[in-house]
Amino acid sequence: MDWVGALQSGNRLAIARLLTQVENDTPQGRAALDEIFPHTGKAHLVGVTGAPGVGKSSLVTQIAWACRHPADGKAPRTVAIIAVDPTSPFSGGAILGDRVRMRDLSGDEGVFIRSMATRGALGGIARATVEAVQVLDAAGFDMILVETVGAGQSEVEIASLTQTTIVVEAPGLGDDIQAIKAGILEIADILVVNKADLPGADQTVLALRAMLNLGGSPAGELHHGFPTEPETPARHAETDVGWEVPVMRCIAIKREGAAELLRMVDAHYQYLRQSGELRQREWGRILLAFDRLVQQTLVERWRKSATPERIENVMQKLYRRELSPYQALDILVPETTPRLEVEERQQQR
Ligand SMILES: Nc1nc2c(ncn2[C@@H]2O[C@H](COP(=O)(O)OP(=O)(O)O)[C@@H](O)[C@H]2O)c(=O)[nH]1
Ligand SMILES: [Mg+2]
Repeated sequence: MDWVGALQSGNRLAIARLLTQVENDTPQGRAALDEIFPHTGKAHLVGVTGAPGVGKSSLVTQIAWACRHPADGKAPRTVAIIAVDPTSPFSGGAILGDRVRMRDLSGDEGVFIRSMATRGALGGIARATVEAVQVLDAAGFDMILVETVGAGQSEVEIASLTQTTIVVEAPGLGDDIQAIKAGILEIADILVVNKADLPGADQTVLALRAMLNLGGSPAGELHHGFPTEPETPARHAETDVGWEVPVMRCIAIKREGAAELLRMVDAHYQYLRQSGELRQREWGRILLAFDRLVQQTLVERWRKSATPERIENVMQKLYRRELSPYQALDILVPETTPRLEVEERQQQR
């Protein structure tokens, strides 16, 4: 099968089939990924993260809609959306809900929407997400939006695999500072207070700005009124200061603020490219994804090498303090260094 040809011709069935292969981690899927990898690295990867219910799916839909209906006479861009929600079962309500929210985009050939299956470990979801992005990138989508639930470390890591990260908050949640995890703020390139139609939006904006200041990163100007005025890309090109994380307001259900948000996303991409940070992030992204692949592969191999009974047996001894953790490790994960040393000595002779 000529996957590159099929993907690039916009064959939606081929894209969907390959995504399933990738999700199931099949040998065919891996072979296809080998084939398509040289054709990746062109799309703008945008992560959208935040707590359940803040309006991520609604917002993603509106960003995609803005890409498809540019106001400034530019050509529409093609968009792929990947929704990752490990908190909801595969055929659960959230995914159906997402489909409903995304109905604004239905029938549009320039948009591809995929909900990731959420079976299996988070590590597996992260891997599948990285690879799904590769598939959609090779398929030539201009922008790939990845929606993840910002609930834990793994989601933060998924978010770190995109180039521009939007962290979404909503009024009410923002009052409870605990809801805003510092770790999540750290990964934000753009902060969005969605549901700005609800009371408390101002406080949430202020709370976020205060947290940005506490974090020591230069905060953007407080945007008065609505919609917010995005800074122009030129501003970042001319000044040598880093990116100032803006706090923007949106009302996704009324499609308000989405065009401004898209402009900010574009400005951030331009900033990344002009400052050289894009290459830096890309390097980090590649290393992180590969590191994960190594970890996952080694653990899988190890699990296959030891029977569950053997592991159980050693764990029992560990529990009874008959073995220390390092002794258990020596038994279950035999040290490879001595053998390497032997080989080295043999080579020296
Ligand atoms: N009032 C209000 N409700 C919104 C807004 N955006 C989304 N919602 C609603 O919030 C709920 C959760 O939205 P959803 O996009 O599924 O959130 P997600 O879980 O973060 O993906 C839905 O009922 C939406 O209709 C908004 O701007 N204002
Ligand atoms: Mg959602």
